Amino acid sequence: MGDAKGRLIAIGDVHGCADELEEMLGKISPSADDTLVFLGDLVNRGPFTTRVLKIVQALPNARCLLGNHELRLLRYRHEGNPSILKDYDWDTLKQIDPEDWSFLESLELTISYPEDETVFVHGGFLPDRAWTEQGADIVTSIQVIDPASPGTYGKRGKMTNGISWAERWKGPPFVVCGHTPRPEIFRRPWSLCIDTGCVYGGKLTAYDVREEKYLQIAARKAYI
Ligand SMILES: [Mn+2]
Repeated sequence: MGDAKGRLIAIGDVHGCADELEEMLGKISPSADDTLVFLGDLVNRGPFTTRVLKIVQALPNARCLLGNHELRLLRYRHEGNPSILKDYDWDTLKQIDPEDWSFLESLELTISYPEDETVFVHGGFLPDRAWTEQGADIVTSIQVIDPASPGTYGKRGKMTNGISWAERWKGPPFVVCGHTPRPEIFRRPWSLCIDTGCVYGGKLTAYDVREEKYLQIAARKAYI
């Protein structure tokens, strides 16, 4: 794929699992030519949200996507409506400092590498329209679509007739995402989901886009 310099490595949903992230980064040992793309949801659920935020901010060549958890924190910050928050958001809000807020404000909705024909996004895309035309609510939260009405999307647990958006996604581009935890990597012809549920006691997964290789770190334990 392409002749770009260095590795291009995606890392799935960390959700405060700082020990596993440190182990992963030790194994990857990124050089100055490598780029790390975090797929969003660095925060919440797990034990060490602020440690994770500091680790990622200290990496010289990291880019990070906006997850639905970060989007909710930012919405609350901008709009001040506490009814959108989950209980555990309050713990996170108490811990994050001004530097962390600046970092959260810098998160990207999508990250595209045309030379690799690859787009990174937290949740996914509606398969019936161009990825460039889809907003934050869709791309950070989509898990399933209604097969009879592909513009209708929702959460896996709430749409019992839903199928993964990825089942209908036809690239290019190839899409790499997180957000929908599964016991194993979920690969389709034009997409890859690497949320393997570390915070639930699964694994933290990284994917090297140019070498097409995976790296996984087992969770120390189930945190929730
Ligand atoms: Mn998510």
